[in-house]
Amino acid sequence: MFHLARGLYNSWNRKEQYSILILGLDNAGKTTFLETLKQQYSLHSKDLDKITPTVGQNMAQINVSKTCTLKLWDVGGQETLRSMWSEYYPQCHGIIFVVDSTDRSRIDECSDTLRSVVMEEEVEGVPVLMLANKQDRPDSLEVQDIKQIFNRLAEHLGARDSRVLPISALTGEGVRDTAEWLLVRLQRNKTNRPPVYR
Ligand code: G3D
Repeated sequence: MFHLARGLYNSWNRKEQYSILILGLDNAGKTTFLETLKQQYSLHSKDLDKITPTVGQNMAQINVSKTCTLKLWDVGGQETLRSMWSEYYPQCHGIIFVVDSTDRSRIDECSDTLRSVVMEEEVEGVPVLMLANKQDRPDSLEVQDIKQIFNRLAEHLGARDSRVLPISALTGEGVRDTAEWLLVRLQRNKTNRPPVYR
């Protein structure tokens, strides 16, 4: 009887855990985004002034609801680190691709990089959220302009859920919406990519 009660208790208390990869070119704002998201979910806050370029990986775990946890991996965007991204594909449930909206000279490189990611078989069907970051800067591209650039990838995105959201990782504007958008899509894609139960 005790075992039955404990089993029921454990299954009620088990949380769904989803792994999210945060990708994008170097300097896009990935680390800042992760730190701001952590602060907004009030876990392990860290002083944003002390952020240094990602050389390995940053990981954060946030509780987005009573039953669901997101484990987010910022694996670095320098060209030398991009070859490591594919090692994370088999376990990832969702991808966040951060774009520096002020870096006009590298927008095509961004689009090509994202194309090569979404064409990988190992992430087929995985929801992709593109973040048009640094919207607080007066010189940033409008979200509509970024959408047009990424519309070119539509054929490779296929039937998966995808979206472009404007944010400022620095001010926090729009950051919480990203976790909320993802949560719905991850749960919708559960049969394709089941979560880990903890
Ligand atoms: P990365 O992890 O993708 O390489 P970082 O990028 O998070 O290290 O950010 C790179 C630089 O962009 C940092 O500036 C950071 O403060 C800035 N940044 C990130 N997000 C935003 C944003 O939303 N708005 C503005 N204005 N700046 C942002 P420094 O000067 O430290 O290099």
